Amino acid sequence: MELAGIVGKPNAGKSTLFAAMTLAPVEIANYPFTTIKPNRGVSYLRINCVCKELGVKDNPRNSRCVDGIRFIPVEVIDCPGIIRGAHVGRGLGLQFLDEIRQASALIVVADASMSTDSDGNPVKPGVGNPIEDVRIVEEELDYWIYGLLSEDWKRICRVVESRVSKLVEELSKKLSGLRITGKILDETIDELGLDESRPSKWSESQLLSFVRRLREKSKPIIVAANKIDIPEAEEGVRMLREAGYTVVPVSAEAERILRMAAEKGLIKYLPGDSGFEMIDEGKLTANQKKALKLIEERVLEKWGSTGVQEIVNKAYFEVLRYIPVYPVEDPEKLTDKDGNVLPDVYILPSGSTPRDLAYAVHTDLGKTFLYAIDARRKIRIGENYELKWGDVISIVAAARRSS
Ligand SMILES: Nc1nc2c(ncn2[C@@H]2O[C@H](COP(=O)(O)OP(=O)(O)O)[C@@H](O)[C@H]2O)c(=O)[nH]1
Ligand SMILES: [Mg+2]
Repeated sequence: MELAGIVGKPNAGKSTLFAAMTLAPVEIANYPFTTIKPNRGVSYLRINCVCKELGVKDNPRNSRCVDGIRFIPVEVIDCPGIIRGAHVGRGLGLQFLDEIRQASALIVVADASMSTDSDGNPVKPGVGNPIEDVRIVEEELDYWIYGLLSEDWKRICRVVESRVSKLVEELSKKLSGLRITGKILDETIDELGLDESRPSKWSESQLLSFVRRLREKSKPIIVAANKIDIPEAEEGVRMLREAGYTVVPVSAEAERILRMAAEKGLIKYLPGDSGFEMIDEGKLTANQKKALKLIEERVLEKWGSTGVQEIVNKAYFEVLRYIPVYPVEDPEKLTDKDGNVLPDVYILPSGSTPRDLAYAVHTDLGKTFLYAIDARRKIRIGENYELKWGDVISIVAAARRSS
């Protein structure tokens, strides 16, 4: 499973975003991942469940369904803050870079309100530079990868040019921990028209472009333009968009408050909603009412939502290009072997086939896969079928080991 990592300079709002993202949405008990690490948390993707369209009442097992909205758990990584010079150990430096290795996509938190400088110190709103917030992350990563390569470049050139080894092989060894695969390396060499048999002839600027492109491909970025509850953020969001980034305007703090209020039963709110309902105004203190009113005016009415759900969804569905698929055992009743209707949703990389789904469910099922049935159309599909968003699929396998 590929993961999104939350990164950015200090005080951009990473911890607040992480807290908001990983607070279980109301009515959903915390989902326990068995091997969860301390800096990882569970967030939820929000999709319209197929239960409505198919006119069934579902019994979700690996996810939750609230009023036809499915919440699917995914893990996210909280990375330590990064400042300029991290690649030479400034700030938490290398610790940041070690954490980021595991991420396949980055949610870069920028302070769109511009109320912090590039090291994260507070300044007057409007003074900071949100583009710089993103560049810090990009450039520190680039320098770091560049450093990894250049410390070994002479040796690599020697073994490649004496035909003892292949360039992509050497680079893979060096960079696979960063999730830079042989495929990414091949593509990048091609794209930039580099000569892989003569790396010693690459210019400094070619090597730098190579590194930048590897980083872009292996750690695609989506920007959380945070603190949109502050008026100056409007300008910050505009600047980030103009710079060409994929931007989601976010108020991490507003989302955190809404989820907590929902958890306490004070309001009715699901992550991603464009508004909330007070459940019992009498139970709210004057301060709580005021805070909620401000969130309504400055965030929900102005921006449409807090953006937190949107950024989680975008990270997994657009940047990592996953799609949700429902495996069922019985293609007529849409149930598992215990009679649960639409019990599970799996998220798979786009382009996945029924056999990939079978493997995701269970290795045995993958190994003994014969064919699949598209439960919606009631037709048999082969192993080359490309799964589509929201497919309901029954896998037919050779005699499965009974448990
Ligand atoms: N106004 C506003 N402040 C926020 C928001 N998110 C975080 N903050 C504040 O920004 C400061 C830094 O937040 P924190 O999450 O600790 O940042 P980190 O250092 O990046 O983890 C704290 O005072 C937060 O309350 C937001 O959406 N709006
Ligand atoms: Mg923090």
